Amino acid sequence: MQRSDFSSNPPRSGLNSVPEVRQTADMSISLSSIGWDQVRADEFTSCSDSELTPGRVARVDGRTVLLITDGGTTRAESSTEILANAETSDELPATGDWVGFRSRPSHDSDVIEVVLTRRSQLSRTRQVMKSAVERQLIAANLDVVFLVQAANNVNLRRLEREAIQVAASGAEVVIVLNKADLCDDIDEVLDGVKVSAPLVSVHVVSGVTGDGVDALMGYTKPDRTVAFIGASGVGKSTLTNRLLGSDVMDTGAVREDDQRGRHTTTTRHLIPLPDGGALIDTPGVRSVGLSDAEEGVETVFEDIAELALTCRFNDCTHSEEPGCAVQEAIASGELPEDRLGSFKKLSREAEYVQSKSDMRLRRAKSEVWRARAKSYRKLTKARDEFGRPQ
Ligand SMILES: Nc1nc2c(ncn2[C@@H]2O[C@H](COP(=O)(O)OP(=O)(O)OP(=O)(O)O)[C@@H](O)[C@H]2O)c(=O)[nH]1
Ligand SMILES: [Mg+2]
Ligand SMILES: [Zn+2]
Repeated sequence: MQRSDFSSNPPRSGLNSVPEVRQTADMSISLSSIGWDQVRADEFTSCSDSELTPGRVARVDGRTVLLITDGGTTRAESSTEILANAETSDELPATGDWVGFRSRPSHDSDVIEVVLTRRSQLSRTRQVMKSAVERQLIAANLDVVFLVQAANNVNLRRLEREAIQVAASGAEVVIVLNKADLCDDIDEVLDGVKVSAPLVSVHVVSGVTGDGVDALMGYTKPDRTVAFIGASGVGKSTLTNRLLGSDVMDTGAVREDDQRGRHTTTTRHLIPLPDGGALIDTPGVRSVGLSDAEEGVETVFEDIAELALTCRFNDCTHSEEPGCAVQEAIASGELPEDRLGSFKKLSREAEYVQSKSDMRLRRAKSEVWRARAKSYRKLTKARDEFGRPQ
């Protein structure tokens, strides 16, 4: 593998992004060491012809993706059929996806013809206009997601929101409090985190000293994919490099005045781990909006969900109803009041986003049509009638 394939500097966009040597041979990469198994192999055999080769998306660079294959990497783009049939943009190949592609040695890139069933997918929503939200796929086929925050600058509201979104994705949530070396009272921070996400494992680490990183290592296995998510500057890439045992990702200092990061990582990267398994480093995002996350709300607020079972009314809103077990727990000091506030706010948001999903579908459909038209224009411009590049 050439370092440049997985390093944090993505190639320039468009056709320029195709490296000079498209197929990089490296016999040390095997798909079975990053999660390829019998179930995936069976699905692959059943939905593809003998000319397709399996691969995994390591990175999306605009129109093309970098694929890891048995023994090397290659560039590929989605077939026009995949572009046309995708109901929403999050059905297009994303980082972490398993795909079947057809080799086209005479073209600039190979072509992805099938995307295998995802076992989990992590999305977020972004408010794009006052009344519209846009769903964005962060990555597919994740087993464990490390939610990273800086221990000296914890934001519990954000943590709840992110934990909900990951719980809804189908992956296991693990909270990582990084920069322990900069935190004076870690016990106080931990108490707050444990109230906000009572069922989630929490690890205190330092990417700089290496303390606690072994515990994160314990989550990696040849059949697993782990990912780091969290705000810019919390140390996702620093921890990535620790787990990889080498400086593959660039890291960048935070701003002195407000501790914010400078968005050093700009693309999601899937990188094979030295002892098997894969790791995905992601760019820090300003906020994580909920998307299809009603189930996640129940997981993260299981303490409230459990209390609610004993409220007198089934549809109790835990406001002023008589016999409300949640209000009783607040009165007795068992449940912090602001936890109920967060629960209500985030449940409303999850429902609101669900109700917007029709609009989302319609919009995403038009996105696909735009992409289709664009790729058609490209095809007709760049190739002769036999599909050969000119
Ligand atoms: N003191 C201390 N600094 C850390 C630790 N982990 C990371 N840093 C520093 O925090 C800064 C940001 O780290 P990055 O790893 O680039 O953060 P990131 O989360 O990848 O940020 P984006 O790529 O912008 O999303 C760098 O200067 C790191 O050296 C830590 O445990 N302790
Ligand atoms: Mg980074
Ligand atoms: Zn109630």
